[in-house]
Amino acid sequence: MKITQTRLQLSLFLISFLWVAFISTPNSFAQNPAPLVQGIVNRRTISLNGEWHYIVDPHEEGNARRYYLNGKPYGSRDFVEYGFNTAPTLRVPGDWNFQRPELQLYEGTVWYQRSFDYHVKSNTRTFLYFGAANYRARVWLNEKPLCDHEGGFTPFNCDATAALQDGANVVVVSVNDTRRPDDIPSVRPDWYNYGGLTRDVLLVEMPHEFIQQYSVELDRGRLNHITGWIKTTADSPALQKVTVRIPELKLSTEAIADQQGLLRFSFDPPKLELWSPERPKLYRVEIASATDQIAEDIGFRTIETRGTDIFLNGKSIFLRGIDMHEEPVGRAGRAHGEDDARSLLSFAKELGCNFVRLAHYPHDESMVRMADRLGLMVWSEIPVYQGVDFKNPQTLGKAQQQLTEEITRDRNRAAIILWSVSNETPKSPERNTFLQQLIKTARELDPTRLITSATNQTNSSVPHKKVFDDPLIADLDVFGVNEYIGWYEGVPADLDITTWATPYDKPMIVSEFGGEAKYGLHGPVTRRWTEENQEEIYQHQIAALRKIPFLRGTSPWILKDFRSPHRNLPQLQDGFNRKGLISENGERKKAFYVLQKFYRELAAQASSGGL
Ligand code: GCB
Repeated sequence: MKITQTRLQLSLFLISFLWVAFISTPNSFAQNPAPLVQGIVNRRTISLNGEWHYIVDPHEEGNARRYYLNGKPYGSRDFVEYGFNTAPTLRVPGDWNFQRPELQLYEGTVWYQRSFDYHVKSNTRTFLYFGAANYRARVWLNEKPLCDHEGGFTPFNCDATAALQDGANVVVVSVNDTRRPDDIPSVRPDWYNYGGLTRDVLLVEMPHEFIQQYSVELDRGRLNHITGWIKTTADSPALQKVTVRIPELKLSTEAIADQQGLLRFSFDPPKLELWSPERPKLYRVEIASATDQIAEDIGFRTIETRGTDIFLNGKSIFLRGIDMHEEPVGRAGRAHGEDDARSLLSFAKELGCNFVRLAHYPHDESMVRMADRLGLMVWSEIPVYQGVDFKNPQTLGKAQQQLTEEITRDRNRAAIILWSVSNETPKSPERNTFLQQLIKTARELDPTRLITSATNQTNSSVPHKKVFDDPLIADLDVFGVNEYIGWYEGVPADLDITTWATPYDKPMIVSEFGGEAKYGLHGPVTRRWTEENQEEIYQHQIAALRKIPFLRGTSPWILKDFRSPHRNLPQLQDGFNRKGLISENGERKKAFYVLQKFYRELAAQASSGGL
């Protein structure tokens, strides 16, 4: 017994010794990213976008050779066999794949480095912010490890205050986009794995005690009761005094701390113009504490379901949508920034949409902010996409983290009405438990928006009868259904005789349908890959959709042809999934006009009091 105890003590000592040794090496990461600062676009920031030096590291040498020390090969220091300062550069934000031909198909680690001058300010906390780094990132500032992050489509910020120097500074980031089966997404997404620092990199200057997160919205189901909460970094009650103002409504109030340390407030505006696709009204909301202030443009709307109906601001709506990936028109690579957002969403407007499904991961923040301004309702999704390791608790942790970062970033965007927790996941008890946990997290973080998922699990035991009975639907507010009758399944005419049923009394969105066509390729309607064949699929789909009583929205797959390593038919696909209604260069295919006609008709009915 005594011996066992001594052994135990010895092992504990060893473990602590090894742990201390581990965390005190320069490459160890004691910190995860700091809690996310909200409303970055309205903060004082210094852009670190631009040219960054890079080193490609296919053999993962960089850690052992300590690239993060930014060594000088010709200096007096240790012998080094790398050098950033004479290395070529990549533009940030941007994926590496389409900036250098030799990196087009590269998946692995790339090290980024840039230097910048900074003037250290008193009473300021400075964060290094990354809009997204796909997929794993490790950040060093002036040779000190700052933080690491996993997940390719959500932002993170590291507290850089202690590591920043007055004058010259050097930041080194290693980004790795190797696909792994226990990641989110898993290994076979039907989209291009763009690696790198794909969104903005900024320094964000905050006062020492600051307003970290806030939520301002209409209470569920009430059209004139604004409620909200604020979280500050301050502990003392004096610093926690926060006022909230909406000048245009002549409203001002003080937020009061509750037991969880959240500052809560509410308003009953006498006359509030609600946000809607027809009039996407945004109000300037100002939040101020003794040390910090932030102003945001926020829209107010409610979103609810009853039976098979969806209600926006208490009125029944039909979602006229389109799916989109985050790829720009007329340029290779990942989309980012306002111009790309405006260009993509303008096509949705031209189609007559009031809704977009941003597939299959959170898009750049500028996209949802643009949707707020243009009046497009949004389905926002995390990449829990086919092939996920549902039995793995760590994989669940990754999905939870991405969901939390997505909701934290976007919770004040009126445009977002739906959080989607997954796309096309096969039925199993483990899948159900996994997704139920995500749904629970989403509801806890955001009790007002609707929860959805795109399912493709049907009971099709009777020919031409689709029964949507996936047990997951029980936990959702709205269910999405992906179906490809006329493309992967049967012929377009099958749609004319297909019937649709569900045991659930919930609204359904057909969240994907379509078929591929190469822009400019014409021929008989029966010939695959022609514009006429895609047009035919859309015509039969639309006729079929009109007959589904519990259908409350459609978002076909997809706005634009997009790159996918799965699509290797020469001369037709050439590496692109061709289900777009427009080509990668923005040329409209025939089916574009079929959908446009349908949506114009629905819009006219809606404005005359129908749908
Ligand atoms: C789907 C997926 C989507 C694919 C699409 C297709 O069901 O959700 O990511 O790209 O089908 O084209 O096969």
